[in-house]
Amino acid sequence: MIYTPLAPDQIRAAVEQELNEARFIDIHTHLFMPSLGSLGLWGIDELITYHYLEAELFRSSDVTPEQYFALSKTAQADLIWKTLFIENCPVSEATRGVISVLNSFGLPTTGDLRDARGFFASRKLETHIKDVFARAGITEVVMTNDPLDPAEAPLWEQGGEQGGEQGATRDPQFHPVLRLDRILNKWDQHWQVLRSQGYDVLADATGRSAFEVRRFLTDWAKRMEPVYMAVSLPDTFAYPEESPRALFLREAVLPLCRELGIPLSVMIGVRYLVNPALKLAGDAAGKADLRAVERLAVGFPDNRFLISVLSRENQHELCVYARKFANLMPFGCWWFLNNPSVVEEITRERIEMLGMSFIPQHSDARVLEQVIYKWRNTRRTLTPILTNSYRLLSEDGRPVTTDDIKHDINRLFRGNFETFARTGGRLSSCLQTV
Ligand code: RAT
Ligand code: ZN
Repeated sequence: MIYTPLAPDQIRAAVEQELNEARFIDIHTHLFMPSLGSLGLWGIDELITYHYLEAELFRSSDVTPEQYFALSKTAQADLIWKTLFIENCPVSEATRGVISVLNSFGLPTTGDLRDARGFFASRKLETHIKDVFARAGITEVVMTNDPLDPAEAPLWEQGGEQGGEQGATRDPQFHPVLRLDRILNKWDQHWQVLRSQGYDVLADATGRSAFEVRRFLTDWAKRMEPVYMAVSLPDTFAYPEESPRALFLREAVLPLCRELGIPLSVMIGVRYLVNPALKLAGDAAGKADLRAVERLAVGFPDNRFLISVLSRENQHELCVYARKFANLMPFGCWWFLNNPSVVEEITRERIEMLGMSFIPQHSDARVLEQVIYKWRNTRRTLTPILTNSYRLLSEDGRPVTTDDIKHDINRLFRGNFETFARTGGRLSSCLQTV
C-alpha cells in the first residue's frame, strides 16, 4: 500500500468522496420487505403524511386531529402539501426531506402533486426499491417486526406454514428484527394473545410465564431469523424493578439473545402519547436515568446492547457508559434528534469520546423513499465533522490518508454493526450486487 498523506486542504474532498462512495447498512427502519405486502409504505402520499409532518400540520392550520384523521389518505396529503409546502416555505427538516426526494426523481417541488402521483403509480416496487437504495447509498435495511402486531404476524405465519418458504424467498435487502414493545411494555394487553396460542402464561406474569415467553420468542426467532431483538422504552425505564418487563428481560429476552448470539437494541426515552389525538405523532421525549443501562451492562456481561437514547441530555452519559462497557454500542440520532444541529453536536461528542467505535446513524424511515433524504442529510452533516477530526489529527502530527478515511467510514456505517451483531459478513452479500 502506498502511504500518501493528504494535505489539510485535500481532506474535505476526500471525506466527501468516501462518504458518497460507501454503501451503508441502515440498521433501524420501519420498512418492510415486499413479501410483507401492504405493510410497506412508499410513494408521495405516504411521504407527505409521515407522522413527523402531521405534527407540523397542526401548528400551521386550524384543522383538528379529528378532522384530519377522518379524511382519506389523498385528502390528508393534499391538505399537508397545501399547508406546509404551498402556503409556507418547507424549511423544517421533515418538509425539506420531501422536497429532496421529489428533486432526486426530477419531480416538481412546487405546484400540485399530479406529476408526483403519476410517477409513483408507474413504478414497479421491486425495481423501485433497488433504485431508491442506490440513490440513498445503502445496500440493505433492518426492519422492525413485532410478532404481536395483528397486521404483521399472520403474514409471517403464512410464510412459516409453507415450510419455511418465507426464509427461502426472503429479500436479502431486508433484515428482520424481533421487536418486543408489545410483549415487554404492554403485557396486560397481550398475555391473552400468547395464552390463546397455547403458551401457558398468566396475567400477573407468575408461574411458567417467563419460561413460556422465552418459548414464544424462540418460535418467532426461528421464523424470522432476526439480526437483533429490540424494544423502545419510556423515559421512566428502570432496571431492575418489580415488573413483567424486568422479569421477561432477565429470564427470557437476554438468555435467548445470548443463545442466539444476537444483541438487544434498547431505545430509551419515549413519553408515549402525551397527546393521544395525534396518534403516531403524539409521543414526546424525556430524560432517562441511564443507571438502568449501567445495570444491564454490568449484570449481563455476555449480552451485547445496541443503545439509542431520545433525550439530548442523555447523550453525554451514554458516551461515558460506552467507554466503560464494550458490550454497549451507541447508535443513531433517533427521531427528534435527527436534525443537523443536534446530529452535529452528538456526533462530534461521540468521536471525541469513542473514536470510531459507534454507529452514527440509522434512518428510522417509515416510507421507502425517505432513505434518500435521510442518508443524503447524514452524509452532508458528517462531511464537516469528519473533516474537522482528520484536520485536527493531521495538525497534531499524524498524517491522514484516503485509506484511513475509507476504513473509518466503512467501520462507522457497516463494520461496527456487522461485528457487534456478529452477522459474520452475512449482510455484505448485497454489496456484490451494487
Ligand atoms: O421515529 C419514529 O417513527 C417513531 O415513531 C418510532 O417508531 C421509533 O423510531 C421507534 O422505533 O419506536
Ligand atoms: Zn424507529
